[in-house]
Amino acid sequence: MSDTPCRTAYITTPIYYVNDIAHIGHAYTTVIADALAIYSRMVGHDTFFLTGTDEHGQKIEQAAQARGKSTQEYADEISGRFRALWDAFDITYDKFIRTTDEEHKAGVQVAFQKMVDKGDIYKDVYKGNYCISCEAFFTETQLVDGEFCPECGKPTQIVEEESYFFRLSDYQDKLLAWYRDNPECILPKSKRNEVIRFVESGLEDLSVTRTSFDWGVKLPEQMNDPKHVMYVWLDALMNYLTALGYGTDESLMKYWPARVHLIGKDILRFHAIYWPAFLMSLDMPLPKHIAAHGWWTRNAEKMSKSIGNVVNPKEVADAYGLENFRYFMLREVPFGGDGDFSQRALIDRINSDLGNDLGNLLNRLIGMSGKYFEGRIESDKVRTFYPEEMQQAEASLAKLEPLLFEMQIHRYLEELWRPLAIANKAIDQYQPWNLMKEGKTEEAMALNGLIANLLARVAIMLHPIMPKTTDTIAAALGFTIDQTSYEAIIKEGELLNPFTIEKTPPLFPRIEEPLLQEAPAAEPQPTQQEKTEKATKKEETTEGVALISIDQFFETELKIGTIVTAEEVPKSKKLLLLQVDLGEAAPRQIVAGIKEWYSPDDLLGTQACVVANLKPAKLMGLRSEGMLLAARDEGGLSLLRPESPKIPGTKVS
Ligand code: ME8
Repeated sequence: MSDTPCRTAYITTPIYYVNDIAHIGHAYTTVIADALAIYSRMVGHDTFFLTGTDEHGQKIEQAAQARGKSTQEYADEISGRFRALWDAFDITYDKFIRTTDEEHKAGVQVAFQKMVDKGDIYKDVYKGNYCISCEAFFTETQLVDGEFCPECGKPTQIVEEESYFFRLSDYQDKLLAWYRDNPECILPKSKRNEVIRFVESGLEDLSVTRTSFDWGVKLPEQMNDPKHVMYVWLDALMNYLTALGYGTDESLMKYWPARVHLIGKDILRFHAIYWPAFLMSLDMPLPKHIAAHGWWTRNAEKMSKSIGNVVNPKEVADAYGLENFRYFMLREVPFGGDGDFSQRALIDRINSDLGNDLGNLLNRLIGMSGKYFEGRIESDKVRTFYPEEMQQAEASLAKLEPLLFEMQIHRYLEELWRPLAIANKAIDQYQPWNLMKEGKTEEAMALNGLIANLLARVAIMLHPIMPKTTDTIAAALGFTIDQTSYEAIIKEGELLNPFTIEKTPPLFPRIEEPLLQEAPAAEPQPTQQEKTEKATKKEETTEGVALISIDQFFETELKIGTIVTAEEVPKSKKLLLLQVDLGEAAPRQIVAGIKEWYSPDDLLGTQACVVANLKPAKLMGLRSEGMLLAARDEGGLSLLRPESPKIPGTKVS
């Protein structure tokens, strides 16, 4: 290994925001981390694998408000959903941390106080372009036309807010020295260069508290400054330490420093600059690797809920098999690069790599050994008759180990497929049926032994990526995958003991056509999201679909409305401004993102189904007091309307 061997392995994913539901990107990071954790345990490292949720900040507060929930209640629901997804994905995390955990908050306060005591945190005034409507600061370059808020379009003002600052600028040289002295601290290495360039261009001190909202970790009590809460990124990054008990019960601190923080490239700057600077301030050792993967896209487009092209990992796993999906994600995209999700590419990987190369090999072995030797397989003559094949395969296997923690996971899998190619080729070349005809029984038995031993090696090394599938293969081959078999077979090059092969049903049935209808969209529209959020209070689920009670359904008030005026929203490509009569004292103002499909004239005087009890929201600075129901597919978007006119305000049930 390129690293000095270490006996502990602390592996982390980002903690995910609870303002959203999990999609393929989240699953990707988590599955890579899981594979590394399983591998580390298999090779005997004392492993601790952490994941969790990031629950503070204004974003979460607003998301909860928009749903009429308390922030804690809302965070509980979404965090619970992440956890349930990882459980359904058999993710082997050792701890699931939530930033609303009391121990976490206490640990962050201890860290903050240490930074204050060290003189790294000071109080000053934060000055910037502030949008009152969005309660957020923006930099000059973010503003539209140098003045307007990029979020809502309203004019911003120069505002000053009291804030505590972290002396990030003091750490510029120390950070550069760390990057220089540790060429593998940021992976892939190309990303390290980006970070170096950024840091070389100069670092400003970082505002690490906010006074404009409440939902965050309070400052340590002895600071006696209750109007401040901590900046969400300081709070969030600290999870990697507080999960081990930093500042509270430090019994797990033996796992620090992290072997690898797995992240997406979107949050590299926070992890590669702020995080090591915070750690230096706390006099803590720095992580070995920060590994940033690329972006999953859909038809080369960024995935987003508003486009409705988000890939729902649970749906894909249910349709194609969880482990097939794991293999696909890790094999398809070079780590660090972007990858496009398509069902076609997934089907090709399943049929070709898994079905043809791996599954068929096992079937052939079961067939040959059954036909000639009643399923008996012996290995003692393998190296006598097939020394070259064994040697080549073992040379390939020897290359594997460094690849994994260098995050060259697709290359790891590529290399791992070589022994399979060698095995498949050996069958074609030596033709066991001819060997038997020629009476070369020993050679035929040894050939089966060769195949079995190559399969066993591949199964062990594939175990972190496809744990259950490889357990099945190992069971057919009469052994169990664990540290003992890993050491005996991979490290010591031992051959399998004689055994009788077990018949196994085909592991990778061929898939001809896409199994999911269109983009398996993860709740593209807020209405549906609302629905599912309600359903987390559910008692039952079937096939990953959350069931809700009739009472929960009726929490949504649906009414028929007549559109009495309709106009375009200036400067907006998507929005129309509508006044909708719901039989109330005055029409409701509704801002609807339907301009691509409807002109104001199409809508005037028509009726639609309206969600009437949504919390008002602001879009482009305009108040919106409801939402129109619509259905969207490839052909476009259609409003849901009554078949015949109804009195405005008629309830829909
Ligand atoms: O950033 N492709 O949380 P988050 C690949 N709470 N990966 C993706 C992706 C995509 N399209 N979209 C998201 C946060 N990810 C913070 C982290 S850590 C101290 C705090 C993955 O819910 C990727 O790993 O926005 C990314 O870094 C992470 O999800 C962001 O999740």
